[in-house]
Amino acid sequence: MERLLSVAHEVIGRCHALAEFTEEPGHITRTFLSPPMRGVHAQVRQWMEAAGMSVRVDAAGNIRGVYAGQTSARLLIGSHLDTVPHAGAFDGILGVILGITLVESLGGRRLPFQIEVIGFSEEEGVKFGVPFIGSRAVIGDLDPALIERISPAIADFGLDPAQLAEARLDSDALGYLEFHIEQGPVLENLDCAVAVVEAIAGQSRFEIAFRGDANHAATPMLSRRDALAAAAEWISAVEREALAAEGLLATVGSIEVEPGAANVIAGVARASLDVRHGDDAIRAAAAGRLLGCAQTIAARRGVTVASKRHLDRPAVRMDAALVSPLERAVARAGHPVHRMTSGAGHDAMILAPIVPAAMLFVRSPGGVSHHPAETVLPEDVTAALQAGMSFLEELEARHA
Ligand code: HGY
Ligand code: MN
Ligand code: MN
Repeated sequence: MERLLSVAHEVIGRCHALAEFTEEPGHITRTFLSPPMRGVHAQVRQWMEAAGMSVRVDAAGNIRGVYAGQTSARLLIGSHLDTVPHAGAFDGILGVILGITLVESLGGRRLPFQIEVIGFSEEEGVKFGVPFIGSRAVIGDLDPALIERISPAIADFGLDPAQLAEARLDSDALGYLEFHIEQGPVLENLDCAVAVVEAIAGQSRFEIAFRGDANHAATPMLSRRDALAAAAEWISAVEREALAAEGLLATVGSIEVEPGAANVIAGVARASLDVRHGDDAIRAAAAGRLLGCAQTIAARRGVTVASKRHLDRPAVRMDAALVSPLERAVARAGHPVHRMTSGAGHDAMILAPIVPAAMLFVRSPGGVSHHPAETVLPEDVTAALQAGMSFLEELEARHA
């Protein structure tokens, strides 16, 4: 236990070490294949190779370490290495480091299956408004229009977009396991270290562009077609709608204004919209209402509005054949077994239709995430490590 706690401290130290690779000094910001991802790859590669893995970076920028096993069957363990702007050090990163640490814990012992640890290049959707680019490449789900948009970033990083097809899984995957911080207060309120995820809520994301007329700030109020004022009215309506519907989460987290000056009426206001609900039909209906509401407000104000959908992912269930052993592993590690639904999206929701998937959440102190104050407790990381090792042992016995 003492030894595992010191390993947990090392895991946390590694997450902090990767946080040093950032686009903005003083903050943790690392978007899809931006220059600091090179430093992350160099460091992760070193840890993976030291643990006995063969490492490659695929054309989507995912770093992948394979630990050989006695057969070609393969267990995938992964999460993402990109971040939101001004992030914490653990969202995504913790899952990659825990995967490497579990392989290290084998001390060279071979299992009846291989383990591939994947650090996905893009999950947050910051750079292109489209999330899950890394995991979508791994399941071969990138459409031609998206490939065209992301290709320059791939080439700038020194990778070859023409090789994207080689990012696809090339082996029988027996499962995908993702460790992730909870990003909410549930485990803290229950005083639980970890939870087994049973489902991940669906998400829709849109870009909404209001277009009016840019003009001088001296223009009389009634002669204006102000794109930003229209967007502001709509944002308030989005919040009202979400407050009125049980379980609905709607977020306008970003807005860009053109031309963007104090003495110029905004000609364009481009906003993001993220809609989530555990029930796909309710999410779809809510998204429709919110887009309709933008049309109504725009028409009344004499501006136009256009929307582009960047994401529409249904809720997914984790695979019972992996959830049950994960629950048993948590119990054997001496922790209460709690099941929960994830409101946040994860690479596991992309892998799940192709590969049996399971997730283990680690308590987020204060429920804080997507924020520099995001953290984890060493005792909780120890619990995740114990459960992970026990999970591997059960899979080893099953596949022996
Ligand atoms: O936005 C999400 O749900 C995740 O944090 N990427
Ligand atoms: Mn995130
Ligand atoms: Mn994440």
